[in-house]
This record gives sequence, structure tokens and C-alpha cells, in this order.
Amino acid sequence: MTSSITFAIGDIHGCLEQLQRLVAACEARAGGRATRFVFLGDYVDRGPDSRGVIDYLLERRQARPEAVVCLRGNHEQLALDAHIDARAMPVWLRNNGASTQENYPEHDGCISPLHLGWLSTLPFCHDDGLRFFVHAGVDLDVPLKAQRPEVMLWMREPFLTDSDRIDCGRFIVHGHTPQANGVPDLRKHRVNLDTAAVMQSLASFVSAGNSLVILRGNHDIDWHWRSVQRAFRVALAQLAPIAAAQIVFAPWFYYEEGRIYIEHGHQYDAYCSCDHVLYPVCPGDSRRTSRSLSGIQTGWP
Ligand SMILES: [Mn+2]
Repeated sequence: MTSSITFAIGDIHGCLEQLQRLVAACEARAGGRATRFVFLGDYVDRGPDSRGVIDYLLERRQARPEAVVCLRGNHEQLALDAHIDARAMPVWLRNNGASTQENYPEHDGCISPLHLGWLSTLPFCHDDGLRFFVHAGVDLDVPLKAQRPEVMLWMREPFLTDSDRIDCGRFIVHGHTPQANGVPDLRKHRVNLDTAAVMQSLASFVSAGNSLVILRGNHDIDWHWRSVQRAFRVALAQLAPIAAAQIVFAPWFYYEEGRIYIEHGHQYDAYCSCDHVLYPVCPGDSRRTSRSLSGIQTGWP
């Protein structure tokens, strides 16, 4: 009997096309061996098709429950909390929940009951006897069996540093902390599989010689802050070679051929619910694309 092969997949964030390509590549790599898949959470928010990702995972899990594990990420928890208690809604929206709401227009932005029910069943960790799979990390001072949910969903430091010298008895497979260089971070006792798929397309687009001009809408207060602008440039430049001048924060509205313009980075209500890559033309003009910003970000090339 040939042994099965396990694939772990990190933060998907609504990137259905990339997910489907990756799973196909895994299956090709398995070359006929039995496969097991562990998805490490953060299926929703940021990317264009959170709903499609949930559908895809739910179906795979139903078809092969013994061979598919879907863990819970902090973004699933934020979404669940927001649906249980309206006071938790602003936190979800600050973490890009609006991109998920856009996928459920007929439910007024609420995740469908079927999907919400499925998300609420997702476990926080999975131990296969060799590896401990978890979204973010663990508290290395606490036995693996006694980890708290908030830790497993949100942990960064001191786990990321201390795991280099502390062996907790299992190899830890996790995501949650985006890898600036876009490749997994393999260490002695852990591997981080969050390769920032959702930002990689935008970074590749800009590094190919294009410019990104960010026009701040009335909801985009934070884009006016120099520290936020600097952090955005640094984050993108970590994913691909990008000169600072290729990212421009424009005060208002102008147009130049060959540049991408982004209008309304935030989406809080029905009126502002679509962000557009913009020609400076009125809504309804055929030159204005209706593709969402997140669709552009993850769909190039
Ligand atoms: Mn996360």
C-alpha cells in the first residue's frame, strides 16, 4: 500500500482561481497517490470570490470528509462574530469584510445561512500525529491540547521567533502572517504557508512597469496619513521590485492613459458598495469597468 500525501494550503482570501490552480497542481504532484488536504483558514475577505471559495471547500469536504480538513482562520471568526452581534460588525469591516459582503447581494451582504452554518463548524486545529495544523500559531508555554482559540487564530510573536528553539512535540504548519517574498517560510519546527496570494497580482502588475494611482474617496481617511502611505508602499515593495514613485496617492481626480485608478477603496454601504477601476466618466459610460478592485488586484495577469 502506498502512503497518502498531505497538502496544506494557506490563506486563500477569496482567490478562487488561484486555489483551483493550486489544488490541481497538488493532485498532479501526487501522481495517483491518495491525497489529504488541510486548508489553514482565512478563506474569506480581501479577494474577489469569498463565496466561491466557501462553495468549493464545502463541496470538497462533503465529497471526501476523511481526506479534507478545513480549519478556522481569524477572518472566519470575525465574520461569524459580526453576524452574531452587530457590535462586532465594524471590526469585520475594518478587516475587509465588505469584499465578502459583496458576494452575497441577495442576502443584503449577509453570508448565507448555509455558509455561515458551515463556518461555525470549522475546527481551530488538526493534529495528524506528526504535524499540528493551525491558522496562526500556538502558545509554546501551553500544551498543544490546551491551546486557546484566540491564540490559534491570531498568534504572531513570540511564537514566530521562539519556535526556532522550542520543540513542542509536533511540526507546526500554519499561515496568517503574510510572507513578504511570496514563498513559504520553512523553519526547523514550523512552516508558514501564507504567501500573500491576494496581494501578489497587484505587486506583479506594478513591478512590470505600471503605475498605481490611489484616489482617496470620502471614506478613505486613512489613505491621507503619511504613515499609512509609507506602510502600503513598503508592503507592496516586499512582494516585487517596486519603486516608490510607481505608487501615487493623488489628492483627487485626474486621468492619464496607462495608469490604473482606484476609486473608493472602502465599501461601507449600498451607495459605496462598488469600487471601480476608473475612467473619469460617469456611471453607465461603457468605458468604465465594473470589475471590483479586489478582482483587479488578484486577476492580473
Ligand atoms: Mn489570518
